[in-house]
Order: sequence, then structure tokens, then C-alpha cells
Amino acid sequence: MKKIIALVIAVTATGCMTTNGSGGGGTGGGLGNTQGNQTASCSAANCAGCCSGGVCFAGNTNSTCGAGGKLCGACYGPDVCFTDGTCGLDPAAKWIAQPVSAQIASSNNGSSWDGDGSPPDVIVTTTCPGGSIGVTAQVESYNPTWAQTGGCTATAQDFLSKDLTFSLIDSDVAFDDTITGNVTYGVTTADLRAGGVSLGAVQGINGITYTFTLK
Ligand SMILES: [Ca+2]
Repeated sequence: MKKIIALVIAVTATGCMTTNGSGGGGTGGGLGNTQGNQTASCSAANCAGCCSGGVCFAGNTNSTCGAGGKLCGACYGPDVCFTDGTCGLDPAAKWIAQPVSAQIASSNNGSSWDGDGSPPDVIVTTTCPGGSIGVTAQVESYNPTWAQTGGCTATAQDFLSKDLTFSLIDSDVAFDDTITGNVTYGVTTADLRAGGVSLGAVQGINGITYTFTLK
């Protein structure tokens, strides 16, 4: 019992000393925050970064992002905090472009895709900016879907600065039918944020949908 009382006193005394020690500066008075530069009130007048709880932060971390003495925000999901205090997509993050569905035209310029009138046997080849290539499994359908095959990978920076290219074929025994030649598409920031994009009719397709997920 004596030992417990002694321990409590010791802890209390230590706590008091710590508080007194850091509060000696006068104006600050708060507990020490090694990240923040303490001021009585944080504003554009005295803070180039961002303010949170009256404390000025540099404004360049994901948890405290901002500039001009405005309230700090947080960057989350695919976003990171840039040096100018704004959140944006991490340019170095890798994304997977995955074709998930396509709608094939009902005929091949007026002829049936296959001699026996069966649906086309669809394969999508996608080339991501940077050179990664994905080839889907073959699916016999006018509305083929894929989940695991055919994805390719690139950084956000590459997706947003160069085009993605895709083409579709109807795989046949003798020779393949072209559904589309090489079609290019420039992925946008909105596409990545939305996690996908649906493109409309082009050549032998009525549409195709890609998903974008962080690798
Ligand atoms: Ca065919």
C-alpha cells in the first residue's frame, strides 16, 4: 500500500514539473506540440501554411494540408498533399485499368459475326500509357464481361498525360474479325476519382466500360 501511494505522488510530481517546464514561455501556455508553431491566433497574417486549433502548420502533410492561414484540411483516398497546400491525385500511385464489359454491334457491317450465327468471341487488348498490356479472356457474347483478365497498369501521371489504347477482336478459327481497330482514350482525373468510365459507340462496339482501381 505504501508503495502504491508513493508511486501516485511520484507520477503527479513528474506531471506537474513537465507542465511547468513547457509553459514557461509565457504566451503559448499549451502542451508542447512539436509539429505546430504556437501562436495566440492563427491567421493569414502570421501563418503561410494552415491553421488547426489556433496552431500554424506547414500545410504540406496529408493530415494537415492547406495554405494562406486557412483551416487545415486532410487529403485521403488517392490524394496526397502538394507543397502548395492543395490535395490532388498522387502522381506516382499505380492504377489498374480493367475492361469490365462491352456491347458488341449486332452485326459485322451487315454480316453475322460468326458463320453459324453464334455471338462473337470477344477479346479486348488494352495498352496502358507506359506500355503495360492486358489481354482479356475470350468471351462468346454480344455483351461480354470480364473481371480478372485484361487489366493493365500505369501511374496516375502517365494515365493523365498519355492516351490509353484498346482494340477488340472476334476470335475465329480461320482468321479473326476486327471489332475495333486501335482506339485511343485520354483518361481524366474525374475518371480515376470515379473509379471508372463508360465509352460510347465506336466502330463495331456500342460501348465499353473500364474500371480504375489503385494497385
Ligand atoms: Ca467471327
